[in-house]
Amino acid sequence: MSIDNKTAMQRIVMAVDLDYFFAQLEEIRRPELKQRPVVVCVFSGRTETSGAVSTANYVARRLGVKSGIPIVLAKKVLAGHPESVFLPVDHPHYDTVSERIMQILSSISPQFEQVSIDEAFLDVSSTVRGKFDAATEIAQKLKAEIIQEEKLTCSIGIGPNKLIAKMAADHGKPNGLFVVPPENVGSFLNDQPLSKLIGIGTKTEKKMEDLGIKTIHDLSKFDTDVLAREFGKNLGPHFKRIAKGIDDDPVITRQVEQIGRIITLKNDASSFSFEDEMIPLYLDIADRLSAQKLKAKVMGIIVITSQLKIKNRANTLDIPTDSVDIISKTANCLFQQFFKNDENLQEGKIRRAGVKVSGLERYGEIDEKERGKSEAQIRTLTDFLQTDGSF
Ligand code: DCP
Ligand code: CA
Ligand code: CA
Repeated sequence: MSIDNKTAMQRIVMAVDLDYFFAQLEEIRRPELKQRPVVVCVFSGRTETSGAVSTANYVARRLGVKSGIPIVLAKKVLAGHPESVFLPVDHPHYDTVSERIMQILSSISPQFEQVSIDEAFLDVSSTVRGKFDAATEIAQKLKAEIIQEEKLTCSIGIGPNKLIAKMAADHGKPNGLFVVPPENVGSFLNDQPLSKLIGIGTKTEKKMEDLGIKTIHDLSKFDTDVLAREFGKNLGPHFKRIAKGIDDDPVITRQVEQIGRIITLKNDASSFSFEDEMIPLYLDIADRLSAQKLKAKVMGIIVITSQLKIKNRANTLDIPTDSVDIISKTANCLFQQFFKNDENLQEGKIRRAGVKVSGLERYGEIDEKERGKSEAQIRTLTDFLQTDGSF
């Protein structure tokens, strides 16, 4: 396949959004909550009920509870439902699960952009060679994997760009998988109200209504000059473009800076008695490196004492690696050195231990840089290698 053919390949973007995220995590911790209205709250602390609703499960939503409303109002709405539960947000827990899920998602495609705690875009165009059927299969597997690993449901939308993918994910909620190939973009958009168009807020919607624009279809046909006059010379035409489903915004890949995992030890330790417990972590880190085609130059360990003090130790290697052997040898050595130094144990025994690697480099990066090739060309070369096994 020539580079020209590659460039012309159909773009396929996947949007993944976790369903009623914070509330679903609370249900997973306490499955007996599943049938009851669950409201996750940001208590401001001024009075017992001051603050706002962060999110709610679908049982509570059906009764009228929404993100952002005052807790007092949610209590009123659910007054006839004494089985309702109001829980405080537990950000450390949500962050940990989010991070694990983002690791799964980022292993699907190197073109991965996390946009919030529970949401990411993946550009899978080259992975599936422009085929929507293959992208749909990947999405099904991804949903199954997230359920298996975390018991969580998510909604996935697939489309020719980020805008359509995100709208497709919203459309399929909850636990959805909705695919909009390019030929269906027009009908997909035209069937939805203006309020569903990403990027149109309530104020804009109201102003558009006053201009006689009631649907996405109306907007796509509206006079560009009038839109520019009413909403500004950039924003006006932009609204018209998105109403036609046009969006060239790329999936921006931010280089991951470090990969790490930490566990709570079976027993608090005052010597390196937990070598066996670290093996699954070493294997996982090596897997994640190779899944993302990365090698690491800096090997580090983290220990957290029973007094919750965090200590880090690291070693820099001569050559970057993704080898589980080298990762485990280096980390084990760091742990042994750590316990040799009595000062390190003055703040109590070790409760949690982990490993993290940084100084990450993508395979072949140095070679390609030297040859001055663009990122797109590097991918073409990598793809070529994968299919043919050699240059
Ligand atoms: N969130 C918040 N306050 C808001 C909106 C959201 O604290 N006003 C938090 C709680 C959500 C999480 O962010 O669980 C993700 O936001 P989403 O907008 O994706 O909403 P949910 O995941 O809760 O629901 P949905 O299933 O509709 O995606
Ligand atoms: Ca969500
Ligand atoms: Ca979200």
